[in-house]
Amino acid sequence: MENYNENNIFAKILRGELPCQKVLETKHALAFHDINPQAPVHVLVIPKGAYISLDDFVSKASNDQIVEFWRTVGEVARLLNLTGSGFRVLSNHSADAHQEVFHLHVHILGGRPLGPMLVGGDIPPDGTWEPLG
Ligand code: DGP
Repeated sequence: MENYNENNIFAKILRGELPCQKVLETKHALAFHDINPQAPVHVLVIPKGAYISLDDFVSKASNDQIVEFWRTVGEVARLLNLTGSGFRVLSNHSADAHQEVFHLHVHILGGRPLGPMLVGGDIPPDGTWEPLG
């Protein structure tokens, strides 16, 4: 994994160099609406620290940062009235997951039935891959 790039888009949002539609800000985390929503509610939650991915975050962040980050994810879901109807949380890590911005972010999606688990568009239908594990 590459080093953290201070010029990624979310680092610029955190420094106030780019705008965002803020939903919630806590000591260690920021939540804002995704610029390209995939559902009626599509919010991103990011840590304020410089972490590339979920793996980087859980390896290096303090317990305080980790606990507050996940509490913020839950708070955002409550704030946006998603806890009754349901919502999906996902985080893309690196190439196979098509991570585009290399500052950890968790997507919160909801506001409509989301269908079964997202698996990507081009999985071969003929069983040429085997589930692991
Ligand atoms: P991912 O593939 O998980 O790395 O998704 C990156 C997400 O970031 C994608 O859903 C679009 C969103 N995004 C990219 N640039 C911006 C931006 O400048 N502002 C906001 N609010 N979201 C952005």
